[in-house]
Amino acid sequence: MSIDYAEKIPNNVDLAHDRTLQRALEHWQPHFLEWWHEMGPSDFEKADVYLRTATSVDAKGWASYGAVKMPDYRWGIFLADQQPGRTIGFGDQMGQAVWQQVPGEHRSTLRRLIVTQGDTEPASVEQQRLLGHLCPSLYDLRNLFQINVEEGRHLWAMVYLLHAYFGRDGREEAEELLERHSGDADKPRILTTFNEPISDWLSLYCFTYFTDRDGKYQLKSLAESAFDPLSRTCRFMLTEEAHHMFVGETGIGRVVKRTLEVMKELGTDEPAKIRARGAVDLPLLQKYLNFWCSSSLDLFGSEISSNAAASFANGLKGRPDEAQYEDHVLRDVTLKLDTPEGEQDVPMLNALNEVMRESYLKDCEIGLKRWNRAIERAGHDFRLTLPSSRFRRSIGSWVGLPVDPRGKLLPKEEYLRRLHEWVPSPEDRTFVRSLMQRVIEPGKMAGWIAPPDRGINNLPVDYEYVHLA
Ligand code: BYC
Repeated sequence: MSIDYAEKIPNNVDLAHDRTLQRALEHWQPHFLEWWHEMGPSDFEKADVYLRTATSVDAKGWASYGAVKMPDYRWGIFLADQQPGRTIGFGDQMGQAVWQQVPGEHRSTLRRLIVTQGDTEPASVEQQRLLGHLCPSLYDLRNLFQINVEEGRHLWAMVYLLHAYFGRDGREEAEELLERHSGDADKPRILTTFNEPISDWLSLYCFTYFTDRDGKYQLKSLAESAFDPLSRTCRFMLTEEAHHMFVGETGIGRVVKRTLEVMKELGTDEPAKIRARGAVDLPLLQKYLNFWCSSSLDLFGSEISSNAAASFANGLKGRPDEAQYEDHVLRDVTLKLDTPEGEQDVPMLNALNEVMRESYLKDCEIGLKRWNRAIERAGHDFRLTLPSSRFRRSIGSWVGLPVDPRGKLLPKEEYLRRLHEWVPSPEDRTFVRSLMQRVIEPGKMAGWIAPPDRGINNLPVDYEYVHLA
């Protein structure tokens, strides 16, 4: 079904034929806009931003580009097309028809999964609210706003499911998604990473590299769900998500490139001299990678999880790209897990969070290989690495243990004394903050980051991607 833009809420779910649902969502819409006004990008409501807007759910040519004021962005409800005859691809009901409605016995678990997913979307917009003031270029500013409006749309995606399939509880949850706020002492966002401040662009690139990649993995596993409307929603969200990770990967790549240029100019790799020249030394970048990677690793939940086992067995949440596996039931398999108490044989169903975390870490390596190649080509020995999945954990069996980024257990005092060798110290953050001087002349870049290889949608890098009012 094509997207109907004549409607107050653009959609491809034939909203006009369900008056009750349409009214309920039209009632929620002004609350969303109020939230955007108060918690979305501050002070840029009048700017014209070169944004893409979804025009169909086809993977090819699905968006059109043009100058839009963000509050006028057409947030809507877009589900990937239904696959006729789709059956459940994993768990104890494997092979049965997928569900078009929520089975009563899975209602609260599905609602929890959808609310948790939905909560991250506005949370990220809140975290990034002030970044526009410190942008390194108009190109980057536009990318930030593109991500922000799409995270807003992902909130719509989850709110649609809550309204359409969960009755009054769903409507209440949809309201609460606008009432919790990132970092709020009384009503924080649900998952830890989404309460961390993002007050500089280095953090933004790390967040979009690591945390949006968790989004990719979680959305892929929900796209396998037996609850078909959830699967279809997540499939289209993944199309939008790719750009967010692109911003992270190229953003960090451009920081590395610029640092290497400065190292060459100065003929040194001494951090103090690189900093004095206004660039990010590689050990400092490593600390930011350690911080955001370890925080994002928590987003997979505990290594041993009865929630994960039940969600899989019941067909609610699969593994990313479930079809690549041979065994889709996993009743007779175990996995050896390293725990602080030693190696343990755990039923595979209970270890699925860890399985997903491991494949996520492999995916995270791809960018590192690329950045390290650039460092190697420039003739330096330094290599960026990912921290061990035991480092700085707030969830699961390694929670709170004094483990270094290589995974080695240390005496507590040594760990505390050395922590800022591995994650940014207050001084590191102050320095990075000092680099964040806003650059808004078309084509110009801040001194700590190289220009991108190309612009957006075949436009030149010096195109005026944001016209500030
Ligand atoms: N922080 O058995 P456990 C994205 C809770 S990112 C706080 O260990 P489970 C995006 C857990 O809720 C993707 N609490 O784990 C990216 C549970 O609480 P209850 C977001 C946590 O349930 C960038 C308890 O601990 N999507 O889209 O197997 C920008 C025990 O749970 C955390 C999803 O997460 C944590 N880190 O798995 C914008 C998908 N971890 O229920 C967007 C939906 C666990 O006992 N969510 N807990 O009170 C899920 O699939 C699961 O809820 C989780 C946790 C994977 C998060």
